[in-house]
Amino acid sequence: MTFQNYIGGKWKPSSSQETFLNINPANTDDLIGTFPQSTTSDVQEAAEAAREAYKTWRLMPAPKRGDIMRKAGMILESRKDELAREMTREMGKVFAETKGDVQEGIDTAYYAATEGRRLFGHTVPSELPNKFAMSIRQPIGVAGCITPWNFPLAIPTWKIFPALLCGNTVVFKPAMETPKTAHLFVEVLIEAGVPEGVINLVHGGDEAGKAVVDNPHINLISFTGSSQTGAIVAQNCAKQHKRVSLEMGGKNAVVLMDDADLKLALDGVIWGAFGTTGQRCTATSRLLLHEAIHDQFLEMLVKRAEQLKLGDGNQEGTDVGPVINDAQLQRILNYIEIGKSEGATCLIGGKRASGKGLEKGYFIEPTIFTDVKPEHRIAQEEIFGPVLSVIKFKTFDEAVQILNGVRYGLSSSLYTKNVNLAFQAMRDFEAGITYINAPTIGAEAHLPFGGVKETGNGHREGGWQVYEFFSETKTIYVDFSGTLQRAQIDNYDK
Ligand code: UN1
Repeated sequence: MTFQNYIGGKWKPSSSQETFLNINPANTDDLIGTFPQSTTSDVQEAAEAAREAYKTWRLMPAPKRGDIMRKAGMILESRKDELAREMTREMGKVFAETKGDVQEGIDTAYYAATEGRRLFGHTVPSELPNKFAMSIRQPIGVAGCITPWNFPLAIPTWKIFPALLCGNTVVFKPAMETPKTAHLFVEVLIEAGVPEGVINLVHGGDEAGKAVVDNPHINLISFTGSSQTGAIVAQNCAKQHKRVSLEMGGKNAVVLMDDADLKLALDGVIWGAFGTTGQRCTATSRLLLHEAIHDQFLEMLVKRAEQLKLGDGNQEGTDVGPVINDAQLQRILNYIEIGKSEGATCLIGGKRASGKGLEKGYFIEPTIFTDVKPEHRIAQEEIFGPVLSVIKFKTFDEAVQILNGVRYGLSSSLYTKNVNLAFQAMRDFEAGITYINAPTIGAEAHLPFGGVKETGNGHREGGWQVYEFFSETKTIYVDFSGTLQRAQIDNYDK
């Protein structure tokens, strides 16, 4: 199957005629399709189409735009299983999880639909008589949305639904690993009634991504990806005074106190560390264990992790799918070697998985390291794979210090029955998200999502906050006094 870009309402190949392959990471013999390797000039064409379409899209009443989002949500709902199958085939995580990914898109659509009837501004009293003062929200222009492969539907919806609802038009550059999901999503948007030029899809890699960031027709950038790429995106946006939202890495920890419900925590840690094969920015990649329950919990954890069944995510009974590609596989194996060489103990896993049905995929055994020191690289750097680093601590204060002692600050978690400690964690964990008695993954679409420190740049996705990113505030004064009223002067110095 040969897929195309979608620009100005037309499906077309890249002007370069070049393509790239999309391959199933669970079975590299399974070729999903070829996709256009887009160039700067393809992006330019998309940006111009979006700029043109903006002229009318911005004027459609927001509740009406919301109706289109609702329709998109309904289509996603009716195609949930079919989309999830394709997504699993393309990026590997298990079917139940890709269904969750689609559900997150559905939730985001319905939230956007209702937001069309809110998009609140403020009305406040003026300091002068017979004067009306308010702020309203306006669209900004063309939004460039650059998205990753690990949530190939949810993350594009997090950006594109609010962008469109606010009245912006979109140039969408999805990850090269998940172009099929992007294609299907754009088909859904078209069917829902998004007009020509309002959504433009440009496939490709670095050249296309860079062209989106640099294009003068594109007014704002919403990027999810690595902190390294995010820094380049931010620098290039700064040069153009372009608004940019960055959602980047994480090194999330669960803190397990000695009074915690260990069975509950076991379920949570397994899910947080090995769900999505550890390939979430919210993944539990560090486990901080109180010394009093350290050995007992590790024993429980290893026993459970050993039972996880690796395989094709579309096959019944699979718990953990492959990692996304060979480069990522090598990167994770390299981190495992680093962990060993720094003196941590690899309790289980630690290698590429072999066995029936795994020969043709990128499978890594769920891996648990103990004797990890907070300063070890496997406790500091984002691995983005099924690798959990376990660190022992003595006191809650020490755990807070270890949790906070990394560059990132996305998600965090505390298991305890002590309400005082729970509130301390909510206050003191340096992270955009804190869970109490739940793992580090599982954010809901109607709350803000994002992180502090090197995870983000102060913006949030999801919830009400993302609507602020995708809209401009305009302040309006209406003076109906019939005289010149000088603010700060006439009301004080008369
Ligand atoms: C991501 O890891 O990139 O909270 C997004 C979660 C999901 C979203 C994760 N709802 O784990």
